[in-house]
Amino acid sequence: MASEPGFKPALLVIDMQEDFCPPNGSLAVPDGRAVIPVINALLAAPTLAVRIATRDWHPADHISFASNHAGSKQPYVDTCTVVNPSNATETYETRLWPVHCVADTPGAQLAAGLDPRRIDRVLDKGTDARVEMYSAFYDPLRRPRVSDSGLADALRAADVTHVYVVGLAADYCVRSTAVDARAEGFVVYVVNEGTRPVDTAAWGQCRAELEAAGVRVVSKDGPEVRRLYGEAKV
Ligand code: VGL
Ligand code: ZN
Repeated sequence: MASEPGFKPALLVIDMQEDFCPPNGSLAVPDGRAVIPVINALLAAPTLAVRIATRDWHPADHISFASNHAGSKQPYVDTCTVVNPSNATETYETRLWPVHCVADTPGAQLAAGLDPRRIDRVLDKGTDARVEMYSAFYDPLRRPRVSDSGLADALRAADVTHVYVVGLAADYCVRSTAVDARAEGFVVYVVNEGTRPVDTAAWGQCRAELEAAGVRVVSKDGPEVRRLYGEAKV
């Protein structure tokens, strides 16, 4: 297919893993499994230059697991403070979760039914026990940065211009990845039908915050996605 000048799209499939999918995932996102056919259709889009899947890939002692904290911390309810291991003055509060996506366990595998044939690369994140890392690019610490996946450099090396983000969960890893992709200078779309939030009631607010950060939340049937199939230009 003739490529359209100025349009080199990448698809980021975020954390489409068994632990995030009902009915058995330990951190099941409501209706999370429903996005798999939508993502498979996107993976087949002929103009995509890059198709990357990420996995949340935690050690058993990861800081985000409520059970790793003293004082009977409650998953979904309590938070903990993450401290930059190289700089005790830089901290952030993060939500605690049930044990999920422990490296090499069945729950950490890519979700059954996700089409692996067209995935160019699988990128693991959240591998450092000391920090929470929602974004596929880096953790939120900056002085200095603790983990950088190299994704921004990889996308730039491939001359990517537009980044389409799907997967789970919309209000955590999809959101952080999309915001960081925008800050890295890409045109960024979250495909609404290709993602689901943990907090369904707060998705409207989260969506507004994404738009305020310069990320567009678009429909799978809209012109931005049709463009991936070489159809409508926008
Ligand atoms: C995620 C909570 C904890 C996500 C990862 O992939 O959105 N959410 N770890
Ligand atoms: Zn996680």
